[in-house]
Parts: sequence; structure tokens; C-alpha cells
Amino acid sequence: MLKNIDKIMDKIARLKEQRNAIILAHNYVGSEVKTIADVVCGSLGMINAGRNTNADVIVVCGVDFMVENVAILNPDKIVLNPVEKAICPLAQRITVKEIQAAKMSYPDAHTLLYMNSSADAKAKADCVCTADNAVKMVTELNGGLPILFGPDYCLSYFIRKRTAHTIINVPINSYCPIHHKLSYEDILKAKMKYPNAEIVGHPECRPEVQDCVDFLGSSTETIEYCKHSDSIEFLVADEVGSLEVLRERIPNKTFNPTSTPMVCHGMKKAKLTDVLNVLETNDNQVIIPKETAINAKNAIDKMFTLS
Ligand code: CIZ
Repeated sequence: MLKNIDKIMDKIARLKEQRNAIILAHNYVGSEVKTIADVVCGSLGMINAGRNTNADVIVVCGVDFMVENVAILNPDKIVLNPVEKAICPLAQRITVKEIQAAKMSYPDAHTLLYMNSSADAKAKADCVCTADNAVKMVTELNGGLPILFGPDYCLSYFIRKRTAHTIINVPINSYCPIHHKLSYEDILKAKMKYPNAEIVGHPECRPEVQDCVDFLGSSTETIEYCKHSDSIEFLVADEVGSLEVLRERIPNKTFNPTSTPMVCHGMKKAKLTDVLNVLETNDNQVIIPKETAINAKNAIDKMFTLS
């Protein structure tokens, strides 16, 4: 007899086929949801998948800004958010007012926003970036002018260490509260416990943490790095979902957390029953107001032009 979870998965599979639907999931979402996703990746990969699909319905499992991104790029498709309250706390930390005020103070500057920002904020930006391409975007945009960058001061630190360009943080010191939990002392303790492990981390970590890891990159870059590294043991300074993906995709190597596992609760909100519900009902369809969507899409398109 089929267990309840298998029945739900069967129903999701049937509805996907009937509705010509695709399910995109971020590396950080819960493991059950990852098993039914067509694509599991970072936010850049989700945008790419959302741009290149022939599906009529796109279910986006992640946090609010990820669903908005796909809706911005697909105004003619049905884009569904399994749970409305899956919020990225970092994305909420930059407001349109702050961007407008910064632009008034630096009228010649370019405005580059981290992908972790709302559609309204993106609509005020010249360009957006992810951790994968932030350094490249700054370099390509620069033209000798300062860059207003937000909302993550840690990613800004990562960029500054790799370019000589003038970057002005907007706001001054916002951060991802999950990555920020990890301290320098946590890394030291983990190093004592696993002295032979290579340490990989995310650029949303604190500057002092960034300074003592062996490799920094987005969750997707980290997977590629660990695959090709000569090391067989790693400490992972990233959200626990990354650790799960690494263990699953690279089973011949060992991955340990650098501290108590870092958990983004927004990312874990969507459950299989929520995915099934939106496929059955079209609840939580995300539609971005037209003008906002056009302006935000320009900022996303600029990233692809400069890539
Ligand atoms: O940009 C993303 O997808 C985030 C928030 C993390 C990562 O590196 O995958």
C-alpha cells in the first residue's frame, strides 16, 4: 500500500504532467521538496530555469524574492508560491526610500542590487547580481563611477576584497541573520575538531569568517568547487540545505557543519502538501504590477547582458 507521502508525490507528478508545470527549488529548501523538484539550484539557476522553460505553470520553492524573480520574467505564465509567508529577512532590509535617498546623494553612481531584494527595490536598480557574479557585475558596470550596492554588507566586503572600485553600502550594514550567526570562534572550534578539513563558505558570512575560510562562493559554486577539490573532507559555512545537497551530490566525500547547523526557516516553510495545494488550486499566484515588472526585468536583463 502506498504511504501518504508517496500518494502526495504521485498526485504532484500527475498534476505536473496535466498542467505542463515545472517545480524549481532552491538548494536551501527542505529535503522532501527537493525530491519532487525538476531543478534544485541557487537563485541564479532558478532564474535561468525560469527563463528557459516551456512550462505553462511554474512552482517556485524558496523565499519571496525568488518567486518574484520568476514572475517578473514570466508575466504570461502562472507562477505559484507554495507558501506566502516564506520571507527572506535580508531582502526585506532594503527599501525603495533608502535607494532613492542614496541615488539623490550620489547622482552619478550605478545602482547594483543583490538578488536578495524585493521586486520594488529591483525596479529602482540599474542591475542585479548574485553571489556567483557580483564581482563581475561591479567590474563591468563601473566605468570609473561609484556603485551603490545593497542590501548585504558582507557580500559587499567580499566584492571589495576582489576589486578596487568604490562601493557604497545601502543601507550601511544589513546582513543575512542566518549566515551572520556563524562566528570566527565557531570556525576555530570546528577547525580543532576537523583539522584536515577544507573550509568552504558563503560570501554572506561575516567578514572575519570570510577571511579564515579556504573557499568562498555561492551554494552552486561551492558544489562545483568541492567536486573538483583534491580534499575529501570539508567544513561547510553555509545554510544546512547546502550541506544536504553536497552530501547527496558528492557521496564519496565528507561534509560537516562549521557550527550548530544554520537554518533559514523561510526556506523550510514549503512542504509537499503546499506544493500539491497550489498545483490543485492556483492559490498564491504571484503577479508583479506591470511597471514594477518592466523596470525590475531591465535590471535582471542587464545582469545577463554583462555576464
Ligand atoms: O543567491 C542565492 O541563491 C543564495 C541566497 C544563496 C546561494 O548561494 O545559493
